Amino acid sequence: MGYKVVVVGATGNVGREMLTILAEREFPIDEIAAVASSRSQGTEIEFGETGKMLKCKNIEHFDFTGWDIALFAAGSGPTAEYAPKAAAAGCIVIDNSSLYRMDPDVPLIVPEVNPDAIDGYTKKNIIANPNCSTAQMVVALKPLHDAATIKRVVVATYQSVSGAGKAGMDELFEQSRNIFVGDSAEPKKFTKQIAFNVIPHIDVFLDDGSTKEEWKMVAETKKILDPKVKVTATCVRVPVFVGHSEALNIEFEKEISAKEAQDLLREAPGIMLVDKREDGGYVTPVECVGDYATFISRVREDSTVENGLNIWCVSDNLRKGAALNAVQIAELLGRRHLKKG
Ligand code: 11C
Repeated sequence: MGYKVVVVGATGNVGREMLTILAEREFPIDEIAAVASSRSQGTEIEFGETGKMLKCKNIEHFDFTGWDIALFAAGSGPTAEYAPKAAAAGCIVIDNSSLYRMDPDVPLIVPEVNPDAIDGYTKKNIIANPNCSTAQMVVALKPLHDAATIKRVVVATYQSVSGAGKAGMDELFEQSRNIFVGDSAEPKKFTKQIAFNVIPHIDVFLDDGSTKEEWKMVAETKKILDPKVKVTATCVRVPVFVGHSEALNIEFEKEISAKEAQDLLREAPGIMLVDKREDGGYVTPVECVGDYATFISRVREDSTVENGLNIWCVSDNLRKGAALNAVQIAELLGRRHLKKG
């Protein structure tokens, strides 16, 4: 016997990926529903590569009663309206928006890092999925923190346009094409030209001069990994379609060599170490697309601080950064609490 699963926001980048990954990982499903805004009602979406076509239902009329799990990839506005309704109807919500992440009554889960925290879901019947740039970073940090206790992380991100949805991907494609044929490349979704450029700005600005994306990396890492870990971030949009990259500088309480770190990372769940210290012996975003792993390369000691390491971390932001992590949470929920399948 399997679960009755709803995907809300099924026509977006992350919603489609959720359907693909549920099918790919053979999540035990008795019934699946694709739900979206009224605009997408009736749109047909394939359930992974199963050949099964799902007709999108209108969220405004959808009754969550009797459904076990709802994976929400709908953005904060619709989530604020419909997630509490789903939760109140007894359907456990796994939400990819930022709405509930810092709510003390909602667990924020990366299964490789803080699986035990999921037990707190019963307070609201809601579990939050972290921001994509946080998810891959905490997967990389966890084994190193367990071994040598991280004091501080300085991270610079190189984030793909798919983090900004389909409109972001369309803008990169159109601007690149327009520039080649001598047309203008007016920004619409982004604040500056993204093709052949980089933009040091993701999400809104805060009073202290940082951006909300940078704040999320700080606050979410503390909630998921350890409130004592200090993080400072600079988040940058780059002209890459899928795959976020991060350059991490990490300071530890205890001594840890690059070799020890490589050995730990090689064995850690969710991580693929590719670190050959030669031309091409590292992973770039185009190579991580469609994969589940968080790839780590360029592990080296930083002799400018006591107990310092530098690493390079790359992952598919639509997968580990969003849809895969949500499906892994559903799997964890099944193993620990719902017990079907
Ligand atoms: C980006 N990280 O790359 C963002 C997208 O809080 O879930 C995900 C935003 C979030 O633009």
